[in-house]
Amino acid sequence: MAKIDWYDKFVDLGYKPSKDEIVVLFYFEPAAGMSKKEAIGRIASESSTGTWTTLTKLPPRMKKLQATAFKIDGNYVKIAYPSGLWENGNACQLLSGIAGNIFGMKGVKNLRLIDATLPQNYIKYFKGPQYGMQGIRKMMRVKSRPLTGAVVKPKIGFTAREHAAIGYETWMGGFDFVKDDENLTSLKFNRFDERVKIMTRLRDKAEKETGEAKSAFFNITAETEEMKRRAKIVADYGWNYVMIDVVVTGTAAVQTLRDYCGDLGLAIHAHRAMHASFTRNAKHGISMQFLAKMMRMIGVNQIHSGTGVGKLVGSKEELLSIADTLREKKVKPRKHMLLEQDWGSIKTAFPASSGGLHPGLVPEVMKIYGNEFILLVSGGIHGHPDGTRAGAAATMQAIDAVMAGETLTEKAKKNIELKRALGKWGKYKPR
Ligand code: CAP
Ligand code: MG
Repeated sequence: MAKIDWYDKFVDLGYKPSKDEIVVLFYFEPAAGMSKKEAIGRIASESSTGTWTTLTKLPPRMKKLQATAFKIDGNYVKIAYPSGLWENGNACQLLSGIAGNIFGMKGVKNLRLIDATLPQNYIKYFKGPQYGMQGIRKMMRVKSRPLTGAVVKPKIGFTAREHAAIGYETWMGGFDFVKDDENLTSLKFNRFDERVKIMTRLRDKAEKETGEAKSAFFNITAETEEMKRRAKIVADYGWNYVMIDVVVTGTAAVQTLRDYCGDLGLAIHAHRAMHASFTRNAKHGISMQFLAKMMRMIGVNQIHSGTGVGKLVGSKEELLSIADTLREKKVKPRKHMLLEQDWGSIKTAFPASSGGLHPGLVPEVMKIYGNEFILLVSGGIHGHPDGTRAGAAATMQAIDAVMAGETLTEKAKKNIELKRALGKWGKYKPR
């Protein structure tokens, strides 16, 4: 009988990839009755040039474009993809290949894209972040402490005026940024344009009163042309940041906006709402560190990365992998978590730690991230017994304490805001 499939042609355990190839690390579980070799052949085939059956006629070029599964380690496999498979500067196309049909194949019970080494000749066609961590620090005139921000809470429901008033209190408590929430865009009770306008007046006031630089992450998430329109409004009012929900808008939109915002001098805060639909299952989907990698490559300046201790899932190991992906120039591999990555001239991006934080948890979060991150404390300032301003002040006091090597209890003796925050929350971990 004629051979039906040719998946075995995509496996070569003696193969050594060249430095121009994209190497991807997957976790995989073969379907019942399928060998590991049969399963990885299917993954390499479907993500590159193959199909389910042998074909009668193939030009010789095809051989050069095939992906090769070349290393198995338990349930982990590395697959090499020749550079000719990939279009320059097209992030969507990369995902259609290495993160496309393969997740639905009957040949695998589970499949997870953990990381990919993207060679210089691939990433050089992307812009990367416009400023880098140092550029953002310069912009905000903050030397060494973590940058701080708060989402106005509740997420949605305030008028533009009420929203801005809370923003003002946040800045006056010492925070750098006021952030829109992921589902706050332009609502009938809080129009985008009006929010930006009123916030501008209060930002100027807060800057004058504190002598500090203040900014905001305005959520421009919408249809792409509308996002551009909103980004332009933000720039016209003299701001330096926008926020995009990067998963729901997608890589194409983020690339377009990276270009557009670059011209306007706007940094991009990336919210990752919906990521957990594909990052949460440890055996299937796409890792958060790989999403972070795509976003740094395209060029956001920061992306949500988790807290380890707050209300949302995310292990410490995962956080460190995301942080390394975003902050390092040369990322060192971590077994079954990260592959090496040389970022070349692509600038760095900040991890943003958010979700269920309050002053009492600041030492634990800083223990994980150090000082190079954006700390977002929202419910944990607005819920302070004495209000938003006191909550922000308490958080800044907690940061000061950690940086000075003091305990929070020590610091709270001289700082009433921190004392009151610890009185309410202590070291409570929400869930
Ligand atoms: C945080 C937050 C963020 C989450 C997103 C929220 O508010 O605004 O959207 O942090 O998760 O709505 O939960 P709180 P992640 O500080 O009041 O919890 O950062 O993990 O992507
Ligand atoms: Mg939110």
